[in-house]
Amino acid sequence: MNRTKSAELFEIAKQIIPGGVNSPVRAYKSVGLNPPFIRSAKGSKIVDADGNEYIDYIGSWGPMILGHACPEVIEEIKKASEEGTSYGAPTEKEIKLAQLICSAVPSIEMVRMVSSGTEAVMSAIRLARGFTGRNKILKFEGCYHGHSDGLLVKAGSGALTTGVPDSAGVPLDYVRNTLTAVYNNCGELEEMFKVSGGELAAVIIEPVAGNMGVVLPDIAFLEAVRKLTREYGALLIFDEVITGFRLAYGGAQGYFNITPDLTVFGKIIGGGMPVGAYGGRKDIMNLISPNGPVYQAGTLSGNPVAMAAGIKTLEILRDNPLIYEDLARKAEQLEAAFIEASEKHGIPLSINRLGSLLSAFFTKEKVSDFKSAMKSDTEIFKKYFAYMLEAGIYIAPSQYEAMFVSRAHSAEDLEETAKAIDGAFGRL
Ligand code: HOZ
Repeated sequence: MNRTKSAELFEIAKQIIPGGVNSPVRAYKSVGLNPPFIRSAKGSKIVDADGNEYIDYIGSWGPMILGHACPEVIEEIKKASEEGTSYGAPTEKEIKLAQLICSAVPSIEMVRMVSSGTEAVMSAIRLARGFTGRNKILKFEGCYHGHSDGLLVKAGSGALTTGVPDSAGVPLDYVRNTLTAVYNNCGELEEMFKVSGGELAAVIIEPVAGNMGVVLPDIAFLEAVRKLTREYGALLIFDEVITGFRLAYGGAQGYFNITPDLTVFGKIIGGGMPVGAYGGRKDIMNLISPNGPVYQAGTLSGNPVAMAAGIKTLEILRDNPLIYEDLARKAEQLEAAFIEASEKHGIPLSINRLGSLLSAFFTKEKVSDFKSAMKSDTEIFKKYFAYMLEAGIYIAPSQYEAMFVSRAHSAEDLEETAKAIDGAFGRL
């Protein structure tokens, strides 16, 4: 594939944007390639600056569940933008999106819109501290909750890909109150609660981890997290930036039937526009300014264009519940293609899939936490990635991200992808 134009753009970008990108994973450093610069996307396809077309399994890192440039969503964006793009004032659209979220997710009685998942997490943590009067929080190794200071500790996603799960520039004092525990390890968690449970404001967790690759939770582990937080008076925060409205309309909490105290959402509730939100029980949410003493604000919060895109996206998902079965079936097909190719070509592989979330790890061992995710052979991943890109399959340039299918992926897309997987595995 010729990517001359992308290469040229990357060189220019590197002069004026750190690393040439506005988010580190996009620089393709861990796969040793130049990133395609994207010109447009439609349905399941994404097109680069040289005109190369790829079948897209990143989907803007999850939110494009309806496919790119979904006509109904675009129509709403057009209408909304003709009415003005930002007011910094309340609108009826915010109420509508809040109502959609609250009726989809019963644990959410009130919700506050922000502009990104990072901002939502940061605010939810502040709120949990304000509510409990405690400082400490607990997160799990390999889970990523955005890039706010206190959470860049043993963080997954881009931090992991670039080999810096603990960032420079974060004063020790900021992370002194962040404890970390091993995902899926009930025994360790119980011990930690015995020592520090009474000091914890919150436990934050990705109910299905998606930022060390997809790692599925043991139900008993999620139940233990819920039980212990309740017992020790700490709040349970579900980070559903990836799972919300994707795993199921009611998110992972609906899927597993576990009720958190607070929930964080990201880009999917804006149909891919810059949106985040945090919500939960009324007695907690009412502590947020102006009702209470926990301050949080933002001019672009509840942005009318983003609200319009979010409302239409959630309405489509709500009115077409079979989408979730369709997505799961498609992801299952990909899973089968990976398994078949690994058996045929003798490639060590461990697949984690739940619904439409999927990761293929190049290891024979079951991947159930950060340590086992790290066993995946990233050199094999690199080769596999390069082949897939050449074959026109656009996947995350990192072993530690998820593969997302959308409503727009067709049977032909999946067949072509299965062929590419077989071709790639044959050359590893
Ligand atoms: N690493 C983040 C996704 N898990 C964001 C990647 C990006 O937008 O570049």
